[in-house]
Amino acid sequence: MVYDWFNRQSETAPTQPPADPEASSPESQQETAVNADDDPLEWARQAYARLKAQKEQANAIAAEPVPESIPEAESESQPESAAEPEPAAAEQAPVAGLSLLEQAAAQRQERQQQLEQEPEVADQPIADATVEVDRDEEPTLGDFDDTFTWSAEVLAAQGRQAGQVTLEEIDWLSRLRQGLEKTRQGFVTGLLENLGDDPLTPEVLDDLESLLLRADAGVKATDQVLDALRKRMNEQVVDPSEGIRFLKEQLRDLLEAPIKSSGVDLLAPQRGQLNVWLMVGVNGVGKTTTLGKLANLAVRSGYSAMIAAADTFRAAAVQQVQVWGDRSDVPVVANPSANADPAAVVFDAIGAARSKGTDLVLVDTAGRLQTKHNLMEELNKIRRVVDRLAPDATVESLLVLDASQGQNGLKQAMAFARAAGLTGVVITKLDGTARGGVALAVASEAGLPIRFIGAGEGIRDLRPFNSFEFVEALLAGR
Ligand SMILES: Nc1nc2c(ncn2[C@@H]2O[C@H](COP(=O)(O)OP(=O)(O)O)[C@@H](O)[C@H]2O)c(=O)[nH]1
Ligand SMILES: [Mg+2]
Repeated sequence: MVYDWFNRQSETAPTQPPADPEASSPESQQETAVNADDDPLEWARQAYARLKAQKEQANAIAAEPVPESIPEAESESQPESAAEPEPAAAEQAPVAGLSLLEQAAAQRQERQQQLEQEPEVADQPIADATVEVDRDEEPTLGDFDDTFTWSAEVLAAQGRQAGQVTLEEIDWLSRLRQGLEKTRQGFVTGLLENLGDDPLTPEVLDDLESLLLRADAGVKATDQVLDALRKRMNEQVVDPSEGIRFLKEQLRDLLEAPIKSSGVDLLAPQRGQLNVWLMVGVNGVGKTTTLGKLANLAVRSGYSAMIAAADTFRAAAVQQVQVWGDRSDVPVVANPSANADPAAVVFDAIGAARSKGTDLVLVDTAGRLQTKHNLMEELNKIRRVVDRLAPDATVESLLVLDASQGQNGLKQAMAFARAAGLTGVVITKLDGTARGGVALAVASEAGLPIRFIGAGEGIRDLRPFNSFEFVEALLAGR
């Protein structure tokens, strides 16, 4: 089944026996389509049953999709999930790059253990055990648990029918929610402590202000949200649930503003023409990883892709990119000689892409900070090559930002990247940081649309940005 992430639609779902909106299914499957507003749990249950049936159909023999359900205790969610290879192993042969995956899994587990040792506020049960640790490149269906129902609700709220819910989306939403865990802990717990059953008070708003600032949302975004809330509060009494609804709306509007003004809601490679996407940003923020994930996303979504290894500065960069290319069967164009000219690599890649009719060329660039000036020259040169060789191509210049560096990273990157003709931002490493609010700072301070977000080191831990889903994940539990 192909799920086109760039257009958020499934290519095969409609051809499957649909969960008939007219509810004309035979008695064996009492699929009376339920309205998600009336009965969200039943809606989620139907979506789950359907996914399960699809899965069983797909692997008629092997699929025992769900291990017995796991007790809800939050401390168990992570280690459990790390040791949960069964459904994965049953479905998919091991892939190249497994050792990288294992490393990533180990690192993640280690980090998780560190997190668990920190004093934590037990604000809600964390039922994210369904998110397996990227052993597998195919999503698997976990338990029918809190994470599933939350994900289903988020999809329902966007107008999806129970029969249209895909495993791809459920899988990503669980990852996103889990990735935002740390940011959410401070945020939601803080909010819960301050919000009783009483209407909003100025004190609650003051606390919200510090919560936003602590999550690294930046002064501008924080002021904007607070001003809107204060104004609203002066007009009428705002009870807590209305306060939350209004807050979510404000956060969404803020994130959406640059997306709206770009005129492109969802960045996708244009079919039938060459698309060139450059990854730019300082060292270590996750450019290469992002590019590897994007190559996979493109292929999964039905595009042909190619990688240009134009980080010719770091010795191991080409091998790193090659591993990512192999994982998705995406060709990598590189120049093996030391310190090759990055622009020449891009030149070769565009030539190859043209002759093969490739949809998307992903360009990895070097990001060393010390040689800012040279780097700018280098980027400009790459850009000139692209413009000259492929004047008809759609070019995106994506600034990659590490969320764990918060606003510092943003300022640094903006200074460095001003001349790079940026068209959008990718935020990486949302997992394991409490600074997820930096997305708000990106939108308000850089005025750039966020195009993708990364919440883990695995190949499926990066997806197109969706402000609704982001805000819901940020405030899940409220
Ligand atoms: N936890 C986490 N790590 C990430 C993410 N994206 C990248 N990384 C890690 O960040 C490190 C640097 O990534 P790399 O792609 O080499 O950065 P580059 O120097 O900008 O190309 C690697 O260890 C990646 O695995 C993410 O979304 N979450
Ligand atoms: Mg790199």
